[in-house]
Amino acid sequence: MTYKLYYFNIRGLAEPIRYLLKYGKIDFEDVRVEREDWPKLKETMPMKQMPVLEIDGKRVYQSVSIARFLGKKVGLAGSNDLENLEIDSAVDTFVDLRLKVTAVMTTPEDKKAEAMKTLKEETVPFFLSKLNALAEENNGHLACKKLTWADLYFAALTGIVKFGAIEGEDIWEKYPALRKVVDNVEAIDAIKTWINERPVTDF
Ligand code: GSH
Repeated sequence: MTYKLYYFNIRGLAEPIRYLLKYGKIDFEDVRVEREDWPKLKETMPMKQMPVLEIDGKRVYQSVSIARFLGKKVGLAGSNDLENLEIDSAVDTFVDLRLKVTAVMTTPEDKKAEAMKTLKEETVPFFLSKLNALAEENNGHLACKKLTWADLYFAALTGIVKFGAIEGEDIWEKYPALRKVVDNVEAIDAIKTWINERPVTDF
C-alpha cells in the first residue's frame, strides 16, 4: 500500500496520523501544502479540507476516522467492542475540547477576551480534569489500561491543550496523569525519532 498525507506545514490535525504511521513503521509521503497552493488543491479534496490521506490513490478524510483506521492497522485498537468504545469515548471527549478551543481562536476580536476567559477558567479545567481522571484510572493511558491510538491522538495534539493554559502556567502541573500519557507516547522510539526529525513549526 502507498500512503500520501496532505496537510499544511504544521503539526495540527495531521500530527496524530503522522504519529500512527511512524509508530507502525509505515512509509508515507508527508506532503506539506503551502498556503498559496491551497485554493487550487482544495478543489480536489473530498471535503475541501485536510488532512487527507491518499491510500493507493484513494483519498480518505476526517482525522479521527483515519486515526481509528491506522490504530487498528498498527495494533493500537482495543481487543473487543467495549474496549473500542472506551477508546472512542476518550477521543471524542478530547475532540469536544479541541472544537471549543478552535471556536475561541476564530471568535471575533471584540468577543475574544471574554471567550478566552471562559475557555481558560472553565472549559479547559473541566475537560482536562475529566481526562486526567481517566488517565489516573488507566495508569497513564486514556483507555483500557494500555497504550492505544487514543494516547497517540492526545499526545500529538498537546498544542491545543497548551493554548488553553493560563499565560505562563505549566498545564501539566495540574494534570500529572495526562503528563504521563504524553511521556509514555514520547518515550516510544519511533515517536522520539520523529519528534527530533520533524519540521519545527509553531503548532
Ligand atoms: N473534521 C475534520 C478533520 O478532523 O479532519 C476537520 C478538518 C479541518 O478543519 N481542516 C482544516 C482545513 O482544511 C485545517 S485544521 N482548513 C482549510 C480550509 O477549510 O480551507
